[in-house]
Amino acid sequence: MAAPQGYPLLCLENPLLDIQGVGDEAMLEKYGVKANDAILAEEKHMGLYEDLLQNHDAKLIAGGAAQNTARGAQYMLPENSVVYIGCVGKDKYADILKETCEKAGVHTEYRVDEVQPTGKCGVIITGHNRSMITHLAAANEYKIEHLKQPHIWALVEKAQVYYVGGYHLTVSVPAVLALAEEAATNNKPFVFSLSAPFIPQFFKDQLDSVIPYVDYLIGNETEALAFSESHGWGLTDIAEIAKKLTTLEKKNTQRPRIVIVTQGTLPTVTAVSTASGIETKEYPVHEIPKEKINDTTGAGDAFAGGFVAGIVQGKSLEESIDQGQWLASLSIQELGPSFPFPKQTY
Ligand code: 26A
Repeated sequence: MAAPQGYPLLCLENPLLDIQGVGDEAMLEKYGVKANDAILAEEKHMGLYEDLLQNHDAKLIAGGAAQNTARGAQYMLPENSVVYIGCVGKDKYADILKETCEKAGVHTEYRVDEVQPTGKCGVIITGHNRSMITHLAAANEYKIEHLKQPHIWALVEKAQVYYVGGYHLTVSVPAVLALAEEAATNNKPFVFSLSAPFIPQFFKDQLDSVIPYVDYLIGNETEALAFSESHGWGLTDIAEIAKKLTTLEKKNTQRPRIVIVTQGTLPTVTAVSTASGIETKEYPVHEIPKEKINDTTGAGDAFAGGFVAGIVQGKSLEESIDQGQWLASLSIQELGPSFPFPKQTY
C-alpha cells in the first residue's frame, strides 16, 4: 500500500539483478571487456550469465544503480521515505528485487513487462576491479505511460526530491524529462547521476536534453572526463570540468547548479555557481583500512544514497557529502551494493 502522504524521495531507473562472480584475465578476454567496464551487453555476452552461475560460484544480489541508491537513502531516512520506479519481468528475479527493497523499507512501483525477463547485470570481479555487463531486457521496457497513470503520477507530485540515474537515458528520456519538468516547475531538487563514461560518450544528446534541469549533478572522475571529452572541452582537470558543468544552461534559476565529483579515495570535488562566481571545494573521504574493504561495487550508488538523504533532510551541502561518504564506507565493507544489518547510525 502506498503511503497516503506520498514519499519525499522518488527514484527512477533500471531494476537489475546482479550476478556477481570472481573471474580472471582470461575471462575478461573471453568476453572482450576491460577490468572496470560498465557496458550494455551485446550478442557475444549472452553466455556470460550462465557461465558466471555455473563456473564462478556467482551470487545473486539486488542491483540496478539507482535502486541501490534508493535503498541507501532509505537506510538513513525515517520509514516510508523512498519510492523507486522501473520495469521488471514476471519472474523469480523480480521477486528477489521486490523483497530486497521491501526489507530495506523502499516502496516499489514497478511496471511489470509480460514478455521480457527481469534485467540482469553480470559482474566479473578481478581483485578490486569489477566489470559490469548489463542485459536490460525488461528494464528497457519502461514507458512514460506507466509514470503518467494517475496513482503513480500522484506519487510524483507528492515527492519533494527526485533522483534519476543517468543509466535511464538508454531507456526512456521522456520519463526522465517528465520528472525533471515537475521538479523545475515546482522548484523541487532534481538530482542526477552520470552513471558511467558510456553515458556522456554515447548518449550525449539525451544527456544534453536533461542537463538544463539538473540541480545536483553527481559523477566520478572518469565520468567527468568522459563528459569533457565528448563535449570537446579539452579540460582534464576535475575541478575545471566541475566548474564548467555549473555554467551550462539551467531551467530553474531559483537553484544554483551544484556539481559533485567523487574520486575513489581522493577528495570529493564540488562546484557551486553563486552570484559572486563559481566556488569549488574539496572534501576528504572516510577512509577505511584496506583489509576491511570487501567489494567496491555500488560505492558510488551508496555515496549518492547518503547524499540525497541529506538533501531530503534539508542538510547543508557539506553535511550531505559527509553522509554520502559515510554510507559509501559502510557499503564497501559488504558484498555487492548492500548495507550492514543491524543498521548503523550516522
Ligand atoms: C544501463 N546500465 C548499463 C545499467 C547498469 C546498472 N544499473 C542500471 N543500468 N549497469 C550496471 N548497473 C548497476 O550498477 C551497480 C553498481 O554501481 C549494477 O546493477 C550494480 O548494482
